Amino acid sequence: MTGELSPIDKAKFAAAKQAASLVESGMRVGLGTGSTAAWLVRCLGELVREEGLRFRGVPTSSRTADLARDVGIEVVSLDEARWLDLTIDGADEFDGDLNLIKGGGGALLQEKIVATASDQMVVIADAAKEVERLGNFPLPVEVIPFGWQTTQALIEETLVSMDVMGRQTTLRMNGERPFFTDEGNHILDLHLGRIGNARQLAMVLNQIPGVVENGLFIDICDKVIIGYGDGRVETR
Ligand code: ABF
Repeated sequence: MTGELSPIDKAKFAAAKQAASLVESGMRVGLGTGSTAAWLVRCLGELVREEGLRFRGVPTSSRTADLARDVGIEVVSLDEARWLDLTIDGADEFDGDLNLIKGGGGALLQEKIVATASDQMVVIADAAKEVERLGNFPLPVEVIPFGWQTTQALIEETLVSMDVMGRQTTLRMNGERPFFTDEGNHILDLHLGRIGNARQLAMVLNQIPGVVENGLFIDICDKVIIGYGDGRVETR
């Protein structure tokens, strides 16, 4: 499954493999999105095919759903599962309090719904994702397409009164066209540099009409499994 991996993929694989061992037969498990989560899904597929692991997976994107089915995982919707034992997902940044920026892969809405509906949320990440303060990675905010430029202006106005360094916002593109999420929304990326009060920013952004959800995951993650290029893992 792994062949010859680059150090970064080795790190992602190591974290994913460790996290896969948390899944037990009978569980309902949220399956994240992104390249690290894709390693997790492949590892779980191997356990299903070769070790007889039986669990139901709730994917957080159409991409993850396709991959999970391909590797032999039983896929169900969140409405079928209702509540999950565990969600395992990647992240773009995590800090010392295990608060996160997610959504670089464009799936933050389903990811947040699924993670919040779980007894436990575990993040898998390579060591480069650890930061002292969130905000260097552009913060994704999912907005409905109707009036998105007005929503963008309202967000920029709001940022002026917040403890952030940068205020530039950009519409995420897919080539020449705006990017669409699985829910048919757009993503605005907020180039903030440093977020002083992430909890407050997360709440304020969600008050703006047109904003569906933001990529700050505050008090949602229970554990981070960090993978290193030499194959070591560390848990926070
Ligand atoms: C998802 O994938 C996202 O929330 C996050 O944006 C991204 C991380 O991707 P990768 O694992 O490819 O770095 O978990």
